[in-house]
Amino acid sequence: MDVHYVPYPDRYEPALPAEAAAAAFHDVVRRRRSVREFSDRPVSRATIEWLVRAAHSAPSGANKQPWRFVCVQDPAVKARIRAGAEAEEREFYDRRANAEWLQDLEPLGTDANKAFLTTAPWLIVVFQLTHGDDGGQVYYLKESVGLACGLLLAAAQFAGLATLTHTPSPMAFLGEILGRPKHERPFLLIPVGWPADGCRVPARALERRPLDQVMVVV
Ligand code: IYR
Repeated sequence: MDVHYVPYPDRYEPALPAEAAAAAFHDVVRRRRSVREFSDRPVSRATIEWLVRAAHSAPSGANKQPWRFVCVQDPAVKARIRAGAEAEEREFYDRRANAEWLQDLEPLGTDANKAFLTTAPWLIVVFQLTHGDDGGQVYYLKESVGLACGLLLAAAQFAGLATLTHTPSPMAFLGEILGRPKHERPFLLIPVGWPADGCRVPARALERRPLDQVMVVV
């Protein structure tokens, strides 16, 4: 064996057999919903750190870890982000989106008003690094950062917390407000918190296409 390899340390072994463990995980993640009505109930910084650790455990091209998670709790910064996002969203709903896109969004009832950006206790702004902090190359950037975000959402769900994957577009204003360097490009904005009392979610989003339409076994 190659000298760069070590015996697999600390491998996770579930108490349940694999099939039952996979079903139990599915039972957690299948109940995740994109939440747009957040409570202002606080979430501890330590909790957010665990979520970021989970995201940061993701695999990445050549283990370059090409991500930054900017976790915003400062109300003034959240307000600036909300103003920036709502400006882009007004442009989107009034001009940029075509008819099919607007029709697809109709069941979600979304509009340019993004109150959750100031209500949610945390906004995790995920940046993709187009180069390493040392200037070096990165690989499979979108795949890597996407995997990290998926783990972050799953970790929040596992903790009982609500998330939204918000993508105001274009997102350049996030780098400006947060004072990020040029090699960090905004990827996804994830509000994290507790659902508001009486929080509602889109009825349509509860539906999943049957497994045989999305899974092919050969
Ligand atoms: N970014 C806009 C529009 C939007 C687009 C898609 I695709 C969605 O799934 C939901 C919303 C907004 O956040 O309102």
